[in-house]
Amino acid sequence: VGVVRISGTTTVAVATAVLGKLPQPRHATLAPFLDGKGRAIDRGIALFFPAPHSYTGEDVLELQGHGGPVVMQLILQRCVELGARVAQPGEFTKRAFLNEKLDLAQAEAVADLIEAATASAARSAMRSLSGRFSEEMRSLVQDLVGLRTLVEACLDFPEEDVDALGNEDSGARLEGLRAGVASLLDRGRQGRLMRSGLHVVLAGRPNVGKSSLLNLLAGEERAIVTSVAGTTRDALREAIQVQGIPLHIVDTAGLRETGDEVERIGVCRAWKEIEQADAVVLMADIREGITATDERIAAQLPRAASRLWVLNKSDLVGRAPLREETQRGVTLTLSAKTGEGLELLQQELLRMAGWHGGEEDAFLARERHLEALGRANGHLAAAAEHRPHAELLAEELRLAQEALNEITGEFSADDLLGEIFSRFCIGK
Ligand SMILES: Nc1nc2c(ncn2[C@@H]2O[C@H](COP(=O)(O)OP(=O)(O)OP(=O)(O)O)[C@@H](O)[C@H]2O)c(=O)[nH]1
Ligand SMILES: [Mg+2]
Repeated sequence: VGVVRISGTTTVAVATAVLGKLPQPRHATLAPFLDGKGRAIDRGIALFFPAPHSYTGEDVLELQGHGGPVVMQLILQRCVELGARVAQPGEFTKRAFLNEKLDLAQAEAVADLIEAATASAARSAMRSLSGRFSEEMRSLVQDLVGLRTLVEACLDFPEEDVDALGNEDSGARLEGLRAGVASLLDRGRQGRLMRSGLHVVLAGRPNVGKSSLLNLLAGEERAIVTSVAGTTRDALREAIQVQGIPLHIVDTAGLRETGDEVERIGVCRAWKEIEQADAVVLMADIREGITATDERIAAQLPRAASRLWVLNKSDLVGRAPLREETQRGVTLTLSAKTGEGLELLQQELLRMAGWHGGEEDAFLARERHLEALGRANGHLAAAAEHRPHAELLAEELRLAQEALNEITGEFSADDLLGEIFSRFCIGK
């Protein structure tokens, strides 16, 4: 079944022409869909949702026909003849936002739900879509407005006895707000992980077992493994999930100086991958330990990437899997061949990603949300610093609110004025 959906003021005219008459609102109506000459293009279910009780808040008609591309095209064409036009990407949801059916964060959650790559990301998007996150935002903003009301009243009416600044209460309220924003920021970062995951590059000298480790993580034989040093040439990518967190694992060519041209290109590519990594797993053969060459490789890793040392082939020396924190950083002992230590590695990768297992609280934040929350956080910190200076305090609070309001897309200075005057009867 394919659906043609029409929204807007032309909907009634289109419905009447295509169906012969306007279907009963919110009822499934079986009807022929007619072309310009009154011939049936298809016969299917029509659904009519009069404004404002529809997804977009406008008149909406859905024509469910047989989903063949030609049939769908003919129905679409007929609608266009009757004055409709083809929608722009996201236009239905955009209209829903403009008509206040959804706020901005919810509108974004629609896209996130559609694009979700894992079940937990989908659940998280659904929580945002249902407005749980927006409600939290709104309640934070409400607290912020409450505090601003106090502070601004102090500024505007100094003769009134509103002791906001010396007031213990305002300090506690500010701290409460900061805690709220910090929590949202943390949970948003968790959500970002659920959405985009972590890019992990496996690096090290040839033959240490990088490809074997990729295969172990992937749970299948993806990369070629041989005892020949320099087996892997091209970077090989594998997307896996650990506890619902997507991990993008890249196996690379063993890093060494080489006369072989193809291998040299591979090493070059390996470095390119390393430069873009969120995390680098630096592997070594436990029989050799970490050598001066490995240290030199480590020194060339980008600073922003977190790193993990892995001593592989523990089976060959009869060692049990182990996690150690050394001066070099965290070092795992494991065997890519037997799989011993796999769980340690998975846990460590999640830890490096910053995941602390809060799937239920996480919200699928976008960069925009995190950026705005980060800004709000900064302004609230500055507000705490400036607390004795009412003007500065007021300004930082205003900026914090502006940042938060960007998230749900409902910034308006009038909101604040309304709040102030509805709460204080200062006109006396
Ligand atoms: N016993 C044992 N052998 C291993 C282990 N991991 C890898 N090997 C062996 O080591 C050899 C090299 O493994 P690869 O996974 O191809 O190593 P690589 O780091 O990808 O090598 P290049 O692609 O050449 O850089 C193969 O013969 C593997 O079977 C391990 O944990 N234990
Ligand atoms: Mg390899």
